Amino acid sequence: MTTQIKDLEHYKTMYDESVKDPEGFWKKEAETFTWFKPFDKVCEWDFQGPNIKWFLNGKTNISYNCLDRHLATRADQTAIIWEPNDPSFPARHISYKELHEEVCKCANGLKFIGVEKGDRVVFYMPMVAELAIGVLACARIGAIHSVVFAGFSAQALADRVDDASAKVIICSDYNRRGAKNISVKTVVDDAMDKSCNSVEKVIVQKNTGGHVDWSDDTDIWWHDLVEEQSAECEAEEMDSEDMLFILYTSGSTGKPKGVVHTIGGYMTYTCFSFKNVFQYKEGDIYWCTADIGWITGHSYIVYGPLLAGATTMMFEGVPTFPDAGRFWSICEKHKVNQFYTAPTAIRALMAKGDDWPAKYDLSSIKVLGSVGEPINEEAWHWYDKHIGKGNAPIIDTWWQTETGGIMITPLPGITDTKPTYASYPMPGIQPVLVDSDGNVLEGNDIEGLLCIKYPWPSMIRTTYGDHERCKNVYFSAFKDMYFTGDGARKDNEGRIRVIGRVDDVINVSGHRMGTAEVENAINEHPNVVESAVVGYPHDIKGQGIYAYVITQNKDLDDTFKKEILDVVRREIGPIAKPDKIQFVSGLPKTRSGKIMRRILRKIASKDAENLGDISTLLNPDCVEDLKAGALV
Ligand code: 7RM
Repeated sequence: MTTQIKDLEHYKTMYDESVKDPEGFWKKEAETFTWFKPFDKVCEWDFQGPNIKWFLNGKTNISYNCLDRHLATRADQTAIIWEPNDPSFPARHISYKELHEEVCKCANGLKFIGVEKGDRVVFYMPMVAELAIGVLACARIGAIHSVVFAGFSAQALADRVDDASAKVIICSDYNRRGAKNISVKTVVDDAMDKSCNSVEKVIVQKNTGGHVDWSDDTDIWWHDLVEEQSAECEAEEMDSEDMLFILYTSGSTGKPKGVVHTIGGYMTYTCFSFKNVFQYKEGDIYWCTADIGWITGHSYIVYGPLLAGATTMMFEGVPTFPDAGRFWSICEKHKVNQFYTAPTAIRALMAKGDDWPAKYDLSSIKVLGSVGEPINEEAWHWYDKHIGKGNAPIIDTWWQTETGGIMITPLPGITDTKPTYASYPMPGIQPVLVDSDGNVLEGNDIEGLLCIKYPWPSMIRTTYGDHERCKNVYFSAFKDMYFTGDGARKDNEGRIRVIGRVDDVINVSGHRMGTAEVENAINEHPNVVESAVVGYPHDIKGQGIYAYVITQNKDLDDTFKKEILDVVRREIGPIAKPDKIQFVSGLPKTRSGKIMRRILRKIASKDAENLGDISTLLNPDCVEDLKAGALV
């Protein structure tokens, strides 16, 4: 088992060790796993390629390390607690032994329909236990999973399936969300009608049992395929650098890119970080409220906790069903010890009043985590006072899809915490702040662009099918550094506060989105000439989506706005719908034709008095119109 940090002294010595001798440091951690054949070199890297390899020539299997390795000591311990959307339904407690069996059966089912090592399998499912079982089954046979968040549209799903040229899609019939059942299979059917030519089979998990249209050629029920399979399936011997999964994430340009993670490094880092960041102790009940469709769910619902032999909870539902006390009622019901959620959820529940958490016994909670976006001071204090009762340290964890695991965070009970500060790097992580020329800023009390100057095991290896893009986005901005896209500051004692993106990526309710993606969707409307999308501060969502739209449409009424929203819903999904749409006659452009987003951001953020120098614009006249029509 990877090392657990005991106290501040221990953290400091480990950190120093990890910088002085990174290879020695990670060798020790990696060796705590089961390797079918030991690795012969710890790390090989250059950030120019980029070419990053960890635990070279080692052979292992992450599903073996999540499951089989624990059977001798914790076969009957609960691995996953599954809490249903409807609180009157029973929760499921799946032991390590049962999970092992289910994963083996599913793995055999996948093999039966022809899934082989290296094939891509796309998941489009709600938060049902079969999702966790399915990804582990892929990992067991060496298939590469790509989970697509079930809130994405058919078009967005089809784009991802095509990019990954997936052989199989695994979905559910319906998704239970609060009082509604949302059809999932019809979205897959739509995606299949659009393209998805690589897909041979669609496996459908029966969740609600509602009606689904059926295609005998491609569709197959999960239970028909899986139930009769043998509960034994040997774990495939995988190379440390074989792909484990692809997860699509938004960038500042173009379509979402498929971030690739590989087995050995991801395994080592997610387990190590899980144990330390949450200070997980034997017998604890750990709950991360994320969806497995995002990296947080991959690393800290499924892989990290299971690798560490923890009990991890999966929640099917939403925070406000049947009422705004649901999260706290679940914490009481299952005696949750570590609770990990997003600032947007905290703010939304804070707005419902202090009475909701007050109704429940939250005394089991030892650690409170936050992830996905900067947490504002007010939400931090509310979380501390009303959920943690001043007794549970708040860990503000900064990381990204690309980093695979938590990079900067306080360690609960070990380091101090400070509102809105992610604070300290994990052992093995070497963050630096640089200026726009790439000069490293030394000392404290500084502000700059956040980079990482040394590789870590769970870092991105490539963007699927387009290595150049990976190089350009992350490794070309500054020589010999990984660039995060975030701006950050250091306080006078060296704690790091991540301020937010410095590129055209926005963060809406913790969902990462490219403004270009939303613009492309809006532009699909035949009457839209051009559009520009920016983020603006939003009380609950963190950032809201503000769209400036040029149109030939004469009727600038709500029907037209609704049509635009429908296009965005169709192209990406409801999470990308603009909160505000302002019709404009022109957009501020530089002489080279680039939209000056700085100006648009300021207008949308009620900061139109400080636009700075606009004289260099091609069309400075449009600015007064923009200001006059602003929806603020
Ligand atoms: C885990 C995740 C990554 C982006 C990242 C930041 C922002 C995430 C924090 C944060 C401030 C935090 N992956 N972000 N955590 N900003 N404080 N604790 O969210 O790929 O979806 O997003 O999210 O901008 O670059 S992600």
